[in-house]
Amino acid sequence: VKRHVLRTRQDENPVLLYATMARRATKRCLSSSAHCHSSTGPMDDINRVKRVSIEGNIAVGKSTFARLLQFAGQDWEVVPEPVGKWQSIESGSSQQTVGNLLDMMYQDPQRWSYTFQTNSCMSRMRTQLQPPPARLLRAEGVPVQVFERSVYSDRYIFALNMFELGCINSTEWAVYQDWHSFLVEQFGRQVELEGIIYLRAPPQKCMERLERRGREEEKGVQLDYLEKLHTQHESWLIDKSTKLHFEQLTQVPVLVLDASLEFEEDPEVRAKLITQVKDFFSGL
Ligand code: UDP
Ligand code: D5M
Ligand code: MG
Repeated sequence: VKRHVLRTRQDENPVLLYATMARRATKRCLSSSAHCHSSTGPMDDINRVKRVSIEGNIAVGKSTFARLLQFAGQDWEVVPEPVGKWQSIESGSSQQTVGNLLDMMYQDPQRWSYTFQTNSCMSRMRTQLQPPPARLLRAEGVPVQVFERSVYSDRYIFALNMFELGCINSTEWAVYQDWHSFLVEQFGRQVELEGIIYLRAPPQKCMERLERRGREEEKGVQLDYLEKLHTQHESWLIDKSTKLHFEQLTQVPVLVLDASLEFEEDPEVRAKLITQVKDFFSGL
């Protein structure tokens, strides 16, 4: 089945980081009361920041859209997917590149999918635990951290898909789900999302964009793999038929955007999509 589908530092403790964040915010409030007029304390500043992920199929245009969002809103911070890190895994001690895990996963999914999931999920955890930058804490409007994908798409799109394709076996899937649930529950509110933007397009459109982008590791990706991933997105975000394990996630509002439109080049399309995002953010 798998061959048919796929041919082929932030080292600090994030909990402490949060505490540091709160201390810094306190200092700022003490030294500049002007920035704190609308809240009663530093944790209120942090809690005002909304967290939203951009979800969607491979090459649907998430990174492109994220860049456009960054230009469109001063009060938004966009955090791209760390794909570069997966392409060059560094040795812990020498920091030399020891392997391209993205390539290894596509070349031999049965051998490397589980390893890939551990790495991608850890990097997404780190990303989602990043404290918002100071300028967002001072924002007058609705400050938003926007992540390209999330620990939730890691599990409910990719890991689940790999399990269904037989690239992750039942033991690996059980182990994955155990530590994923444990981590998400332990970090609690810190990794919760307030909203999801789903960039939706037919798999054929994603295939065209994937080919246009020409990422070396993805040369063997077939249309039926994108179709399978599309179905996973639809089950999770549209049909709501994916079994989720976190109560809060079932309540998160989803903005569905038609990404089959050429938003990269067409300013009118772009403006329409950005307006939809602005309205969505104001309602969070
Ligand atoms: N792209 C496009 N038209 C669009 C949006 C994106 O041609 O309206 C192209 C983009 O230039 C890139 C490819 O689609 O070559 C994939 O986009 P991106 O890397 O943003 O996709 P992601 O994998 O992050 O979803
Ligand atoms: O996603 C970047 C690339 O990484 C793309 O080839 C899909 C792959 N990817 C991302 N997350 C995962 C997980 N969790 N498992 C397997 N493959 C993954 P792009 O959509 O191009 O931004
Ligand atoms: Mg991307």
